[in-house]
Amino acid sequence: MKIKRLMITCLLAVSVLGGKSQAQDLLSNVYGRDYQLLNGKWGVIVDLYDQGERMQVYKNRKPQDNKQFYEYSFDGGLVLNVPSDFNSQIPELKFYEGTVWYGRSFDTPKTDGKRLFLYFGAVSYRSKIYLNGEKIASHEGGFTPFQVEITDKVKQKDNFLVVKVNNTRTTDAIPAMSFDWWNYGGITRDVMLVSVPQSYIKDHFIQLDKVQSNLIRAKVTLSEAKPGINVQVAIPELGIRQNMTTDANGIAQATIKTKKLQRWSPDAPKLYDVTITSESDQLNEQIGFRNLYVKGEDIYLNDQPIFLRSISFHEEIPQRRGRAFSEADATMLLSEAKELGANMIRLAHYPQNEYTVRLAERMGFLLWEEIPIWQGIDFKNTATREKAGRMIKEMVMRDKNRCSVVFWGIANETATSAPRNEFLKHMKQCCLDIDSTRLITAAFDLVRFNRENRNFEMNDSIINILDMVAINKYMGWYHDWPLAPDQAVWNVAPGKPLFISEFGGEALYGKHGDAEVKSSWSEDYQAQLYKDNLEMFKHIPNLRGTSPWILFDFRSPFRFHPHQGGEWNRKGLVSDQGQRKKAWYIMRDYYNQKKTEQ
Ligand code: GCB
Repeated sequence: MKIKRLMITCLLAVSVLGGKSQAQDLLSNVYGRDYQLLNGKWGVIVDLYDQGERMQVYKNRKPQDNKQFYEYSFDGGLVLNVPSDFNSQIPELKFYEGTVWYGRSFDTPKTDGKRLFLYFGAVSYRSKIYLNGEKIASHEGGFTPFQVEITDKVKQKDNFLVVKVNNTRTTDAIPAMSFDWWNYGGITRDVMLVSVPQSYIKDHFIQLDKVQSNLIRAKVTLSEAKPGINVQVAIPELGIRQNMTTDANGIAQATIKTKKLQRWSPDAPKLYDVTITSESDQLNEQIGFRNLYVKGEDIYLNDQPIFLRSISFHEEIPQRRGRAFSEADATMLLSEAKELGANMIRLAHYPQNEYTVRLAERMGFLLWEEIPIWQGIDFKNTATREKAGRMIKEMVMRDKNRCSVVFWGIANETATSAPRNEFLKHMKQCCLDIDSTRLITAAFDLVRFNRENRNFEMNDSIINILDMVAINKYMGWYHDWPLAPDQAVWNVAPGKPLFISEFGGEALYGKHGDAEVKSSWSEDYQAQLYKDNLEMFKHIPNLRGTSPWILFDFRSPFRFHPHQGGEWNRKGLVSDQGQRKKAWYIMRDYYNQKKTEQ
């Protein structure tokens, strides 16, 4: 009995540790490496009844004699594009939630003794990876990258790669059973075959000190945990050539003094070419440098208090009714945000693809990134907590060198409870384990109007662990006004910066009607709601930014109104066809005014 228990304990430990190392072993700046894309057409099998494992679909067997047969084949069947979600590619898959098997063959280039990794930008939601019939990895989480080394498993010709993808919602998942966006499944981001030298630069973290404008902090981790290896960080434009040597863990660190640095900002998003060289590897990056800290109720960017003119969008191209995944998609989404006068994007509600993050940085957007800890998470479940920890680490690992990222968001709309508090503390710690410099925030929806003292208030002690408190508040939509907007005074999180992370209401583009009647679903009602909310914002003393919900109408099975076109959330300032609603102009004017006030 004891032995059995011991064996179970060991097995659990292995799977948890395996999961942990998965979150930590990510090549930094994968797009700066030598890689071959495995994008394109993949054969697929839609496995509604989940029979593929039993039938060993991953072996891709073909009859060898006239007595054999297999009841599956990747050849001659459905073909889907990678990257892209499966729901938007074939009408029959619109609402599909379940298993889809993807398969394709590939050859490897001559690798000259290099190591090879398969890198997945994202697979939604669960995946198992099989190479040449053997299972080599699994991953859970639809919005963060993962990788697996295949150096010893790959052949030069005719490899067959199979990915089992499953997007079934479950109570222990993140997000869980229901959420207000489309549950797109599939291989939704780039698949890459990355080659690196035997001993390679595994990770780097290079950025300006939080406060001091003449100190760059650099940390480089090599794949080999060996002391005394020479590493150099060079920033030619600044005349920097910093030599370092690794410690016993293969880590080299330095604090580099610089004088003539031009700091990155939304108005001047300057990036520098940075080259990291070890004895056997070299990696090029573009990095921006800026200072970021909170003092009292203010957020300081480069020593100036800043007002965050933010906007959110889902990782979706509404016209295509599918996931966004390319540089062109990122350009479309971000250009509209630029036109609005935004200087920040709250990337809702999950880490979006690297094209978006990198382009946003080049265009001068600050970023808030979060994982989908959305309503309904099972905070009591320790497995869910571990999972969320891995997810948030994968996000931080990927984007910690982006100076544009100013907030790690650790939750959206959670109610206070002891397990929730422990969960969120763990989330914060997971961020700090990798990056202790970013501001930590979370969005709450439990601000209430106190009829006695006629203030808006909130009571949730978890805000003490946050650098900025964010509030989703739908005045005029989910909540009726208890008093006139110009009387609506807030007393929420005094002493800390406060950010309105969501507000808004629904309107169908082109629909005009009574500005007083909610159910008119009219642009006029939405416009009036915006005016009222902007009036209320004048009475939030610690308000340091706003983020309307949302830039574009988005698809969501949460909504059922046929007159709105079916499953759509119509809170967009811009319609699914790209037309700007009245409220867009109100928000644009507000942001222009805020910009001139700064
Ligand atoms: C919220 C959620 C967001 C929803 C939005 C809505 O509070 O954070 O994901 O889409 O409300 O439209 O109801």
